Amino acid sequence: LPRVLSGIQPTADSFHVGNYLGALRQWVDLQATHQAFYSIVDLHAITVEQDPADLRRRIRVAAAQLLALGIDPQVSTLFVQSQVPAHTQLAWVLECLTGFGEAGRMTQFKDKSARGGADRSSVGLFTYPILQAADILAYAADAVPVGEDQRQHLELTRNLAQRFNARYGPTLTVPEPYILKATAKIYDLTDPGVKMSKSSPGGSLDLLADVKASVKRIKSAVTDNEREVRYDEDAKPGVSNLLRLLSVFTGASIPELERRYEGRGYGDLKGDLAEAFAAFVTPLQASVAGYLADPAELDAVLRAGGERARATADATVAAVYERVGFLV
Ligand code: AQP
Repeated sequence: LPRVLSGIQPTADSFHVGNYLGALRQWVDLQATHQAFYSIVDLHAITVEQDPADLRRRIRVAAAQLLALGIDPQVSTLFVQSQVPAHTQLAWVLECLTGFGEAGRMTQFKDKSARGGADRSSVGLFTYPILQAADILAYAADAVPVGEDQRQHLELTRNLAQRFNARYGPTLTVPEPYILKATAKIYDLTDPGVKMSKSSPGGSLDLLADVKASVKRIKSAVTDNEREVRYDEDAKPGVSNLLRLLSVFTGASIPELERRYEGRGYGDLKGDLAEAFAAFVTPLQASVAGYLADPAELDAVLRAGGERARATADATVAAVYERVGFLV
């Protein structure tokens, strides 16, 4: 079977629908056709300041959400990044192959460091895309299901794999991005010009948020001054975003939805989305609570996944170290 690897940061108390539509839905689907490695990337989470107790709780909440969404730990390898030392071991080798200017061109670093002031950003935030490359290359992943915001990091990963192979001989698998165009970028409900993000909480739609509060957020989502429910990303970004969400939660295609709302207003569209979202998250939240009720079992599942992940990733590090010229 071809392999996939993807990761998600435990940096908030809930995943949002951007994470779900951009990545996690694909994670679940790909289990049927791929050998899947899915990681809660806690090492990435400390590139910005984290409270230890929050981080520990959020790792478990992340695991519970992944299980509740349908990641099957018997089928896929579900693990916590910090429990697999191979990621940082491989990252160092890749850092030594990365140009300083090349790393400096990563737009996510520019965005995130601009928020807090570049001088106050950690070196870890700067090198994080290289650690991410190691996450992927350690498992010889053929494909990486992610949202559009990760495309540039994926390109860096491909470049580093090719560079390593050219310098030391064929060793690393060059991965392909797996980005589904229709849901690759979900936008903020209060500002449909920017992507929905964990760090702009006012306009995100969170899977574990109080359902009534989410319904309120949907009903006050920013649209436009027209009345027509029509998909047009450039002219009607807010309405198009709502249509994208409703399409996923109801299974109806966008043209079908456009027909359904002909002659009806945005209020109907929002009301139906609120209802569909509530129907999706209500059982999900109950399932997450069930997993969180037994943290020891949750930790055991993750430890077992970590063991399987280590077996694969350690083999890559051994091959890489041998190629580089280390004594093995
Ligand atoms: N708005 C989005 N639309 C589609 N996909 C998205 N992803 C994130 N936001 C959107 C995808 O979710 C996966 C996990 O992302 P991550 O853990 O790297 O989270 P992130 O990008 O740090 O999440 P945020 O919410 O964007 O947080 P901050 O505020 O830290 O920037 C990835 O596959 C990502 O593409």
